[in-house]
Amino acid sequence: MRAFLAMLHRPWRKVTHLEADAKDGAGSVHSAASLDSEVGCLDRLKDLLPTSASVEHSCRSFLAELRPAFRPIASDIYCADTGWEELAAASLLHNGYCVLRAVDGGLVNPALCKVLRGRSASLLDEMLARTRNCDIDAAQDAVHFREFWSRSPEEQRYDMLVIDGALETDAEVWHSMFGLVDSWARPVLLAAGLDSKFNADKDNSRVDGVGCVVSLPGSPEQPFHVDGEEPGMVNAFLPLVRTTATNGPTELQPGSHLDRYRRSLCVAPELDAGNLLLFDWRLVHRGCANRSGAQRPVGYVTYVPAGATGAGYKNGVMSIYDIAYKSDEQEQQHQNDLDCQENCQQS
Ligand SMILES: O=C(O)CCC(=O)C(=O)O
Repeated sequence: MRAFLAMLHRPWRKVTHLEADAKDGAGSVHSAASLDSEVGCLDRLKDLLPTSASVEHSCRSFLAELRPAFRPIASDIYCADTGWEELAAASLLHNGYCVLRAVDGGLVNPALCKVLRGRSASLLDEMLARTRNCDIDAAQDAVHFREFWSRSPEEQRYDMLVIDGALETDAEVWHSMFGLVDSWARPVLLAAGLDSKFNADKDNSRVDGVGCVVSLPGSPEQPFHVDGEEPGMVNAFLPLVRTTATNGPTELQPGSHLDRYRRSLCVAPELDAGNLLLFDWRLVHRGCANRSGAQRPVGYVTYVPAGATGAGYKNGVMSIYDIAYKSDEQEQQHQNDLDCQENCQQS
């Protein structure tokens, strides 16, 4: 393995020390610059060996072994404690995430969480009906609309925009969610020094999106991923039901926002409805499988510095509201026509 790594490193002279360090047992005392070079080197590995994912994986594990393990600091913050904003900010900056809890229950009250649960379920019904309308099977295919999104086919985990996307009648309740999440998240962003690009005239200039991710019963775990590469972008997740190992919490790799290849134990905090999970977009994370019999809805607010791309992958994507919507009766008629065509072809 070492000889192989040395061969890969040869074109990039700065990292040829790797083999020597490993041989003399000083493998874990790498400078930040040399670690960066090694990571850069590995990032080019895919181009060199496009079919060799397992070799790449072995190399990454090998390099991870050379790094000191990540040491997390306290991440569970009780918002009644003095200085909770600073404690939360310290965890967000160091661990890449923090959990905000109330002493009893959630920060967002259970009654509102219950209303939001109902609204997220009806919005999902509406979105699924609309996708069926344009002959997309959202259970099988990835759906890519500005307001309704799934990352991959058969994911059964749907990301819905709720401001600029929700049913008109529900706008007020989603605005309430935004207001409450923002009232807890923003002091943490301020304490973390992530407010420098706040625009005084336009208070919400940092807010990129307000939405809800619903994983359906049976939805599988996601692959580990990051949401973006730029620093300063933060997700605030508000579970609308209690999230446990059964219905699929969000799993995070602490410290990976600063060094993706550093060893650290993944965590999947269990949250009460109304608690908040704040995490850096660069943090490696995934939604876990929903093995329960009920939907797992999580409201969210995403914060990005003014001028940052944000969820740029959604730019220019078609709006689901631009697609003509047929009523149930029209849909039934359309289905009858299709069945009729099929029968005619068979006979
Ligand atoms: O569902 C979750 O807990 C996380 C979802 C997520 O990370 C995503 O869809 O990007």
